[in-house]
Amino acid sequence: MKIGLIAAGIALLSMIATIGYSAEIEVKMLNKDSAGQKMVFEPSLIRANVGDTITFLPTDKGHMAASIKGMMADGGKFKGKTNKPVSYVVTAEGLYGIKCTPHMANGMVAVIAVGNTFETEAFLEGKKVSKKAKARFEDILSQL
Ligand SMILES: [Cu+2]
Repeated sequence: MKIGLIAAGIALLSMIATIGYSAEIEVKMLNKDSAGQKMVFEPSLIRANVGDTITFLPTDKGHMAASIKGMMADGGKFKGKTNKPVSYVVTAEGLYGIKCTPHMANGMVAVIAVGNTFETEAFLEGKKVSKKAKARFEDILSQL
């Protein structure tokens, strides 16, 4: 009886290990962060693993989150509504560019980094982004 229970326990544990855990990561959308930066995602560099869910929260009013075309490692896309939370599940390793469309010109962008090796130079190459967004992207990528 006891051995049966232990065997069942081991089977259950190995099942859990196989499935693995997917994390839920929350990102705030703010008018101003603790460092005084205006129109920001916090964090603006989001470290994640394949299968994780990233949720952008409308902590301050007037923001939304959307994928940037040509900047999604898994080729996916999403577009949230202003003042509503929106979630995205990352399905491939690499970099993902995220924007708040109304504040893109103010540099309101974020990067989701999945995995350990990134091609940071190719990420911005040939992409049309505002001056402030480019500066913030460069700042974020320099932290990788
Ligand atoms: Cu915004």
